[in-house]
Amino acid sequence: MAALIRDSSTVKVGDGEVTVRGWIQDTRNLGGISFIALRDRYGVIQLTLPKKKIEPELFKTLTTISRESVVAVTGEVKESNQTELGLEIIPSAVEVYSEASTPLPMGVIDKVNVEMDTRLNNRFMDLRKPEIRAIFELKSLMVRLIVEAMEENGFTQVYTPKIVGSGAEGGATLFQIEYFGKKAYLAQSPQLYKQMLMSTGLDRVFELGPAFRAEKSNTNRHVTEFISFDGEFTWINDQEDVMHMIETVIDYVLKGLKERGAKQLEILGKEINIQPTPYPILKYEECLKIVNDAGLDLKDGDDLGTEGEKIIGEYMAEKGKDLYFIAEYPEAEKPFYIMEKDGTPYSYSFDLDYKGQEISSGGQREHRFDRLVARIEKIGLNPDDFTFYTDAFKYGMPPHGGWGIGIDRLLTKMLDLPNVREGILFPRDMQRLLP
Ligand code: AMO
Repeated sequence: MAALIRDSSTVKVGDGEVTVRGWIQDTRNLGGISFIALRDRYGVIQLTLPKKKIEPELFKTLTTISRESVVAVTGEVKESNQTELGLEIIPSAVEVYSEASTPLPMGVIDKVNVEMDTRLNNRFMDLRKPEIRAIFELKSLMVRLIVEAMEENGFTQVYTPKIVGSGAEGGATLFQIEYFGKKAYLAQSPQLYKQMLMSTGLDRVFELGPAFRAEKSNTNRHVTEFISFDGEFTWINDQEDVMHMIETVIDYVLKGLKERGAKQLEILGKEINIQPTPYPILKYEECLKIVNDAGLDLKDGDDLGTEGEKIIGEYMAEKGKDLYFIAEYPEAEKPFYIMEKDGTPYSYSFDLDYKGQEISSGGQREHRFDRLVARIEKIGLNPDDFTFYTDAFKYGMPPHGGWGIGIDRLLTKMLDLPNVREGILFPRDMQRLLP
């Protein structure tokens, strides 16, 4: 019978003979006796080999096989007070499925610091560490919680195209591709499509899907492919309705992770801080003053920038707040689909920042056809290139708003990981296309 190591409830003393399968993590040869740590997803079990009691061929195979080889070992389960599981296995047979080459490109249990590049180049090996896998188990749980929260609030999950005919978030970060003799692009966001749906009666939608940005900046928070969690809904009164919806969802996700991800959080040695809702809302103008008081020299209309965001992060941390909105950015800084705040140079837009880093943008959209076309023109784009989108505004479009959250950033901020790449299995950036 094959058994997973899992815990002592799966393989127990009294089971008699069992077969366990996994990776040879470590071998200690002490002359008359050898110990092998066999690892699977759930943990490590000890194989104990008293030389005199083990058939010589079997002893040789097991004690000389390279680390990280994959084997099935059959043997008797014995009680042991020397191991964490309280048991050990005395092998009677082995089947070698796959022998690992030596030397290993990096260790799994060695306590040496391996560069992130080496780890990412050998991600298959890196992911053998429970604390690395825990990050992705939490990410999987995060997505499940997002879906639960959105369904609870009446949203429908949708899928919009990732091969598109025009960009939504500015030309600078568009990836162009060849599409049967025509120019096409990889979608930077589902923005235009989720808005078009607002004219249909599918009036609360969300999407979890890849977004592509030709980011030329090599930072710890930018990648060229990330997972965007977008929400869009109608009949809003103002952008505060959108902010409240986001915080409802994030609050559900944080609480769910704390509760249902407790095991993984313990492996990582992390705790999740649940900040009570509502999250504070700072106005852009207020933030400008805070960052300039802290020594920056930004003019009204300037982007707060990474440095500015960091300063606001520190300012809010002193007030015990990790999560806060920065609202009403200058309209000139924001894309054409955002609604202007008439009579001011600002707009009904916001970012949600988490520990000094933007994790989401959103706002109220311009739903009035003429105003939308005027904004497209004002930004220097040709409205004729966007009729596929603006047509949906021509025949009855309700007021609406929404947001996009980069879930890789949300995860890395939540777990205080130093780089967004830590939260992506196989990250893509300017330098990295493989693995
Ligand atoms: P924005 O361009 O601000 O807004 O993107 C939304 C969120 O996506 C994440 N993000 C990234 N994550 C990793 N690497 C990148 N290069 C990267 N670029 C963006 C961030 C960011 O806050 N359509 C709007 C959203 C909306 O208004 O609904 C949009 O895409 O977490």
